[in-house]
Amino acid sequence: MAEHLQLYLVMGSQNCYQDPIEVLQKAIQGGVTCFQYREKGSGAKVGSERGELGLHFKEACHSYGIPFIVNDDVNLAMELEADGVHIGQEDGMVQEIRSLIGSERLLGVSAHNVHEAEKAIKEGADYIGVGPMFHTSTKKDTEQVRGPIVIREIREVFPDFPVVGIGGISKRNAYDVVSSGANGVAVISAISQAENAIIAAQELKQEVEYGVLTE
Ligand code: TZP
Ligand code: MG
Repeated sequence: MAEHLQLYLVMGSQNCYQDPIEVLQKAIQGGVTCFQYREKGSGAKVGSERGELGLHFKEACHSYGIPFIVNDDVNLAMELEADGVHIGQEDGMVQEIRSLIGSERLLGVSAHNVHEAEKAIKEGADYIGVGPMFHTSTKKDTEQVRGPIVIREIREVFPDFPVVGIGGISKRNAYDVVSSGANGVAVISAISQAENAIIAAQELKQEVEYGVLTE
């Protein structure tokens, strides 16, 4: 799992200025290692359109051999035969979601501190997403920013558990997140709103690789 977390793109059509499928394809060509379908917020697709876009995203992921994860919605994940689900603290009990998706699918859980991380790990998460690392305008209801220090705190307790940082991450600060102990970075706007998603992904990937070396 940890290798998949190196450069994790989270995205829905509402995040994109260009064709979402093309953005994803370019992002993967540039080095994205995991994708989360997060069709959420104003402008997001609903109903059958939401499912159809998800299928196209899944096909793109699988044609390049990267995992396709669905945000929040277990039913959608099962319908699309996704590789996993990602849930927040408010999206239900980890054990319950695990029993719905089975042991083969990946389960990611958002955590904001050591306590939430510990709980998610004990309850059976495959990885945790920790944030917001920095200020973000993409998600409105985030907890307070505490920065990469939270990754360090979690690493002290769980030296080997797969952890990805999220929130306000760009090529200018990705290094700080990874050198603090994260296996990688998760981004929305840094790739989905870049003029060139290939270059954006390549530049982020470089910072992640540099951060891993100096951790
Ligand atoms: N969870 C915590 S911050 C965030 C999510 C989904 C938004 C990340 O978006 P960006 O554009 O990478 O700051
Ligand atoms: Mg959620």
